[in-house]
Amino acid sequence: MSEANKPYDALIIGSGFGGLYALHHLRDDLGLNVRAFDGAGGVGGTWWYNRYPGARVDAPSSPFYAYTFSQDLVNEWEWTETQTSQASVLSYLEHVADRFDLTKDIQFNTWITDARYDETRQSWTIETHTGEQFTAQFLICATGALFVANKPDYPGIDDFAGECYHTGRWPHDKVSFEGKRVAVIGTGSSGIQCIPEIAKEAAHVTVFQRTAQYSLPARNRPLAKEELDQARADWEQLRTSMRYRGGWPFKTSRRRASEATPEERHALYEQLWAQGGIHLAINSYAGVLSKKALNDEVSEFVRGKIREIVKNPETAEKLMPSYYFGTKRLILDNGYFETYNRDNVSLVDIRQDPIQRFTETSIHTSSGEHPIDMLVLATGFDAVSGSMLNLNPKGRGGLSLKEKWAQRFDNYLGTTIAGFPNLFMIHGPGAPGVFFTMPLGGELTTAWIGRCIQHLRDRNLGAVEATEDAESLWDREINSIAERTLYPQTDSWYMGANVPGKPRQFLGHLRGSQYFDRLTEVAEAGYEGFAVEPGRKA
Ligand code: NA7
Repeated sequence: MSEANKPYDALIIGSGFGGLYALHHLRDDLGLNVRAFDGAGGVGGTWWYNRYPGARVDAPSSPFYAYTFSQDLVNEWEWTETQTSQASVLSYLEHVADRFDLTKDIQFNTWITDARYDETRQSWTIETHTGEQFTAQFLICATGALFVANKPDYPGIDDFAGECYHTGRWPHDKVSFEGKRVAVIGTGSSGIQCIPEIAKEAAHVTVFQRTAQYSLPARNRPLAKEELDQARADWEQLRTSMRYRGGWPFKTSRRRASEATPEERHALYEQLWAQGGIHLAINSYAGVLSKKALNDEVSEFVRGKIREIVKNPETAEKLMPSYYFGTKRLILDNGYFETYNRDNVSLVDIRQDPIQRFTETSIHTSSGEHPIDMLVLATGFDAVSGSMLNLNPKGRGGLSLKEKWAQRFDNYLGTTIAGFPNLFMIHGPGAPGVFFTMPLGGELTTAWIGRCIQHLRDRNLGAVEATEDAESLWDREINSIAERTLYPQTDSWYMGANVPGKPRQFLGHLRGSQYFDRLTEVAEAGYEGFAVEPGRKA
């Protein structure tokens, strides 16, 4: 029997952290017949694509940005730095794929061009770019929160004749910057991570900045053997802590800002900055991301740090962020602001001096021409919803996801969509996704999906589908959490505001621990908010 004609229980799209674990859990723990697909030539998902120089996890990560389900895996993998590099995460995922014998069930270099639900057979059929078809009762979309590249459409950009790379689609062969004049557009995590690295080699780097950012020192350092051993010894407890502490392994602060004097608060900010900037957000005072006055104080502290680091006052002023601290993705850097003290780096604030057009050899802004040899687009992604829309599954009655999500990314629990029975998303809009440690979040979500599948199979049920009422209530539930914070007040990719024309909507669940409790409650209430159908074959 060809692979395409085999009867599958579940098909998985994607082999990043989410897809790999889904394959392992559904196949090895639940005994399902599963096949996975990936357009890339190997496992890794976002870590397969984002190979730009300086790429690292944007959180203090090792050994926590990793799977938690296997103590043996934890014991055998040697993390070496506190802020894990892309190469290290990718090697780890390759190791996981080998160790759990996952690769044999993944079809690489395979793009899924169509996915359709058949109401009569209660199953999904997907088609690949080579025309092969596969059918299964369940479709698991582990398509990635940061997959579809966001590319600017400046006049003439396609006329640029030099090398051009998007950070999210970085070539596998080494890119040489030597002797080149490089333009970098974008100062999110990717831009801020790669600019210092490119500047070490290039003749000149010109950064085109649309929004100045609060970037914090990562303080990356080698991970001591004792730290890793301790984490291994305490792993079960750490895993539980992460589950109940919003994905973090350490306790976050409940300190009250009102109980400290401004001088005491400033002293604490200094201490946390020295420790690693991320602690300013999670370990300073409760409410940094919800109380304006406190947020203003932390914002001003970071602006002060930028003024201290950047020697040229004019450049420093251009680098002053003005949105609420932490309401865009927090960035951890390794010498970003220091890079502007180099002679070969210059900054263009494109709000003051807009890009007008490209030529074969240059970028024209209002103030003049910038001749360049290479263009690096660090312009981010159509985040969270983009990869699902790219897949554009067709649900009940042939309704496409593009039609369903034209105005709003309606979903239930961030994993299911009314009108799309038996389809599950890992890290979809409405899930904690990027607001939680993603590998663990994926494991917990997959465990819930597996439990739901088992529930159906034990009862000979053919289909499960979120109701529209449940979607509306869910929308209100997650937005009421977001509205208690400052996040919705900033134009960010969390709000869909980075992609022209994208509906404005908060794209996540901010309380990961509460979210996973909700998943359990829903399951224990007999899959509240879902309609089920008896299996037609039963
Ligand atoms: P981000 O965080 O979306 O950053 C993209 C950057 O590109 C950001 O500075 C954007 O400015 C800028 N941008 C986007 N479109 C344009 C155009 N048209 N012109 C000029 N500048 C533009 O993506 P990253 O890849 O850095 O990071 C994504 C996540 O990956 C990150 O949060 C980590 O979780 C890992 P803006 O701020 O929108 O004004």
